[in-house]
Amino acid sequence: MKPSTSHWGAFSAETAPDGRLRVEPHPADPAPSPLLGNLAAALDDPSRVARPAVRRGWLENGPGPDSRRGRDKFVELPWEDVLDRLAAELDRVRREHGNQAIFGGSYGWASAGRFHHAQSQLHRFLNTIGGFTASRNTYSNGTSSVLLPHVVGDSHAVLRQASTWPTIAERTELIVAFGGMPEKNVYVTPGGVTRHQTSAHLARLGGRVALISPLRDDLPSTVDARWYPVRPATDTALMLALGHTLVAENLHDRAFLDRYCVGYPEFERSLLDKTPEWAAGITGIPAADIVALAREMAAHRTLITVTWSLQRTEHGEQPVWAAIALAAMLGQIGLPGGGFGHGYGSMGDVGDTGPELRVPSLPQGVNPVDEYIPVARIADLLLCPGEAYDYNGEVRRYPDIRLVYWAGGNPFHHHQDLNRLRRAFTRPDTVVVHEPHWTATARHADIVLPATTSLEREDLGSGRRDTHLIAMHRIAEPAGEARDDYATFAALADRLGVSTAFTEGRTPRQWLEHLYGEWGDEPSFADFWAAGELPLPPGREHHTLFADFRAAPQAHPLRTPSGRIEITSATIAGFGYPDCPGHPVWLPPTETGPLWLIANQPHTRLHSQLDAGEVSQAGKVAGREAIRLNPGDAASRGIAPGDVVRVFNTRGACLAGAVLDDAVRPGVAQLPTGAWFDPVDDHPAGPLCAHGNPNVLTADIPSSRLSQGCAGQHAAVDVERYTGPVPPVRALRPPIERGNA
Ligand code: PGD
Repeated sequence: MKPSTSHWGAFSAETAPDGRLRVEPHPADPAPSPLLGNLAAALDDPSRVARPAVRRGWLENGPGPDSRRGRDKFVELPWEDVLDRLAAELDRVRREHGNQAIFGGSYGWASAGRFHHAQSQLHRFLNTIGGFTASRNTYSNGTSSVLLPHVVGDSHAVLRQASTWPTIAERTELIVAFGGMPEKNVYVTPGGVTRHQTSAHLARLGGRVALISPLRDDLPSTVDARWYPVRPATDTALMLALGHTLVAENLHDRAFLDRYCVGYPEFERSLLDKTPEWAAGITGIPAADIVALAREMAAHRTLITVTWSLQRTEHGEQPVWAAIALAAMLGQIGLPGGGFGHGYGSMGDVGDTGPELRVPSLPQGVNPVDEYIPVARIADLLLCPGEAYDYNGEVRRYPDIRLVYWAGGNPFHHHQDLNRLRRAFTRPDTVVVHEPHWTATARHADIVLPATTSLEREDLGSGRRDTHLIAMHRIAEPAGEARDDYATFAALADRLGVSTAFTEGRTPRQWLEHLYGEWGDEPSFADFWAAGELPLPPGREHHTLFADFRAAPQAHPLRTPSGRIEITSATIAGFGYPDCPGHPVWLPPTETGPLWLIANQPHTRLHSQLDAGEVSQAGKVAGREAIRLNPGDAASRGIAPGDVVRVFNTRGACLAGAVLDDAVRPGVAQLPTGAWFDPVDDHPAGPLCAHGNPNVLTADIPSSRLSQGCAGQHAAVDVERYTGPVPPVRALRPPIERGNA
């Protein structure tokens, strides 16, 4: 067995005599992820990209906007031929239009492994040939990462370093968990994780949690929580009403608000009419329950947590900011186990106690181009060159993009309103994708280059707060003609005359030795490689965010303009954005519908990765992604378990397999992300995804003009039993023309 790691856990693996990959979790992992079960089947699945492929229309007509992109077949060609064509096209675009015409943001999770990290490789390559238009922030928490610096001066600490789990276990008496703490997400930490410890912490929470979510299983069933089945997108109204009760009953901490905050009086005035009765009508939570919860919060050491999913919505700034304001009213920010936490249950490393070491990484160089977009504005970028937009107090303009280059991401998974994204992808001259699999993004490219997976190459693996650095050995031979992204970029760099600048003359193994050597020298690389891992020193078991600020606010001011918590931000107020005014407010969603769709993270795979894997496939219903409905909503629509249903709104529709579950609040449907987009172009009822990708339904709108963050978590939809001929799922079959190469 050889060691390796993945975003969802360390493991060892070997090819068994029957030719199948045998995978075993790391022996030190107390709670291995079920997602390890996706590795074997996906490794040599027919969805692998076997050879370099060029879209028929691009081959015949050359670069240019083309509405056939995403509908055409591909022709397989020899590597050297495709590399020559691609190098010539990169050179043409930079000479004729300038390097800012290359969009290389290439957002995505790619794979674990510090050297072969796909975006780092792409960015290093593009930097060596003159730079590219980049993207900023993430789809995960791009709204909070813009808001938080205004409110508490820092986003990094709030997103990663709140009270550690042992501190919560010892000190917290009540957790009010907006969005819950979903266990499915804590198996995942970007870059790798060797010991999954969060599940055990969750199991020990006992009866201390108030679960505020439309989904009862946003907490593990082992936690005896009180469930407040809130209407989706209304948490801010509930928070404001909790604040109203604190003021009405004089339970708020005036001394804390005076000493540590600015702008509270203005916020308090806005709470006057936010009564529990008002909020009950919006949230569906009875007024008496709101009053009782507010009293309980004031009487106990209370941690208010908000999952990242809550900010991945229209007006997603508001629940985060309102929760901070509410925690400030309780006066417990900076106390062990009290105050505000963000992202517990959103990722494995939030609250974790592992070391926060800088692990080795590939230097990306310097991008000479200063153009960028907020990451979730990709479709606007391609559709609206030259158009102005607001972002965090600036007015910016979209550059004119001629070439899109993606490696390690799947925008036809992660972006919203995929039918609009399809239109956007017809606009550039050329789209290039490196991929191990024929994802929908690969299908919407002109040039697709087959990439190895992390099992097919050597690397160094470690995630944030990981307990080990893993020597990732090569476990399998590359599928087909797949090459490492590094090898592909090295070959392109050679053709463009920048070979040495890109490779520095190193082979991949020499890079690993070099990066390891720069990071530490004990044990030697050879010993580390032979051992298969290096245990890292333990981190701090107890930690509380803002403890120093609380102890001495003058000596440890926050990095806000006032040095204090900005319950009202003069800076944000000065921007004049109606969709994100100067303090937390209730802003209803623009859309309403018969059902409210929650498009959250799947429990059977990471995002869209390895959809062909066994665990992912086992979760499908009628061959499609499973949609969960409340039994009452299903009955009123004549839907039975296992039925194929059509989920639809004005933007699009998809098919899904029905599961009935009273853990889903009435009026809500839950369809996770990640089923590979499978458009049926000629469907009589309009565009349809045969496989159940919810991003055909979500709106391509930002959370607000402040952050321009992803708002993909929600959509207003309806659902009906599907009675027409059921189209086959074709997303996992390669779109190759046979016999034409
Ligand atoms: P992945 O499926 O992880 O999704 O979006 P993201 O694009 O990260 O895509 C990674 C791709 O990289 C896969 O196709 C994989 O095959 C490929 N890959 C892996 N390793 C390599 C490699 O070494 N080289 C190359 N070239 N390719 C590789 C995730 C994004 O989706 C995120 S982070 C969030 S939080 C968002 N969440 C939501 C949501 O809650 N709701 C909706 N509706 N939409 C969302 N989208 C976002």
